[in-house]
Amino acid sequence: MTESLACIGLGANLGDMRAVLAAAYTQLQQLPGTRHHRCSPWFRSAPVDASGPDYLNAVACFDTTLSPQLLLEALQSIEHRHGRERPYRNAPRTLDLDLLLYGDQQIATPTLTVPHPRMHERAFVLLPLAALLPDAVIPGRGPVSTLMSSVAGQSVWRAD
Ligand code: A4P
Ligand code: MG
Repeated sequence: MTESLACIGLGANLGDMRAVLAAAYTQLQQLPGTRHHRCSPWFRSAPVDASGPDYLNAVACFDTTLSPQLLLEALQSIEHRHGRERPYRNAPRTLDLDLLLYGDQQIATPTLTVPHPRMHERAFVLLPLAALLPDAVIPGRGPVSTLMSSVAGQSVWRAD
């Protein structure tokens, strides 16, 4: 079966964010059909297009034989286990897991857009992604190293 490199954005700005992100990463490592997991350092960031407390964000990558749609469903199941509620758009959340990249694929279905449509303009995604995969390229957008210069004004700092 073909394996693809998947990158997941992890975010939280409610509750015990460190504990939840650590537990979510453990659960990603336990997903069937996934291996070679690694996780970026954790970053704190001011909310973007949202209100509420500062976020804790990270990016995790792994090789997987899961299809993009099955992976999305697995991510939503992990979010649900951590009490994720959706009262309104961009509401504060106990856990957000976004499928950022799936190999070099570009996907547009009613339930899934890959690359994640806003990742290229967000320092809280690009900084952890660059820490993990400095040579990453966002299909249709360009190298992460180039995109980083356009988000230099956003407040993101290492949380360790
Ligand atoms: N969906 C489509 N494509 C994807 C994808 N690549 N990954 C659909 C995940 N989901 C995808 O998502 C809504 C629907 O998007 C899903 O049903 C799925 O079918 P959601 O998780 O219910 O809602 P959301 O997280 O509010 O939406 P989204 O689009 O992920 O929000 P954003 O744009 O990612 O914004 N500021 C800081 N500092 N840090 C953050 O982490 N996060 C957001 C969320 C806003 N501001 C932030 C942060
Ligand atoms: Mg989301």
